[in-house]
Amino acid sequence: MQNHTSILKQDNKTLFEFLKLSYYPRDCFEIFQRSKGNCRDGLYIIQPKEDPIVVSCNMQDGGWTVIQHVTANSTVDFDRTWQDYKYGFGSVHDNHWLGNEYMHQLTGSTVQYILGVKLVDLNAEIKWGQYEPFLIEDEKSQYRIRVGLYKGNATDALTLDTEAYLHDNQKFTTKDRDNDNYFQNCAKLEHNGIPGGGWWYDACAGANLNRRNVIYWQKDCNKKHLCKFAWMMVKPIDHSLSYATMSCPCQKEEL
Ligand SMILES: [Ca+2]
Repeated sequence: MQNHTSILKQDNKTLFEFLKLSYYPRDCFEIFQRSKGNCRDGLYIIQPKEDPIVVSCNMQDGGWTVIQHVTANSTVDFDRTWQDYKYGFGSVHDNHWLGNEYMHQLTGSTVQYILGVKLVDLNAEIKWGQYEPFLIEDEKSQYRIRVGLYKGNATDALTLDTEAYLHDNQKFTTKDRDNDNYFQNCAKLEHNGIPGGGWWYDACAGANLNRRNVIYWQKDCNKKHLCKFAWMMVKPIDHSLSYATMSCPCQKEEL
């Protein structure tokens, strides 16, 4: 029979394990860092604020949390309501929108974030762009987008636009909530029979990754230069953020 001291030690260890596992990492970058880069791409549970959510993590590019993914001519419909865009839709392991509320929870804290945009054309050529910092404001501010300095080999389609459509600082617009600067609702305008979908429209777009039949990113992706895939993803700016090393207990293989 065990004495009291060893039982207490065991209980403390159990309590310690419980406390350690009773919260989830705040994003994919935390998982990436804790595993010292050994976690694989896949689905993980994170907890940016109160709600734990399942997200797709791009680990091979360094611990990015995917907030949007589209394949050209996706069967996932991006012509959705404000409420759908708020909490997300689609399959998180495939074409999806993570949700404006979760994007806000991820990027609206004291930790500053980078937005990464990855575009793949029909010849499998990859273009990359990133904005630092990147912030989605809260619902009261209509999930307004804020992007900072740009770098990458893709066009800076959110802040520099030859057609004078500026996406930076725009509120989000959906088919049932018109916050754009056009006399009609940009989300309802059709392109080859498919509405534009929710986006941070100006009047209207120099880029729109939710136009699912023709992924649009100025000269990099359009109806003359078709793209096959696009991703939007985020990770914190401070790469010196350090987390204790641990394994990846939170991966959801079967989701
Ligand atoms: Ca309008």
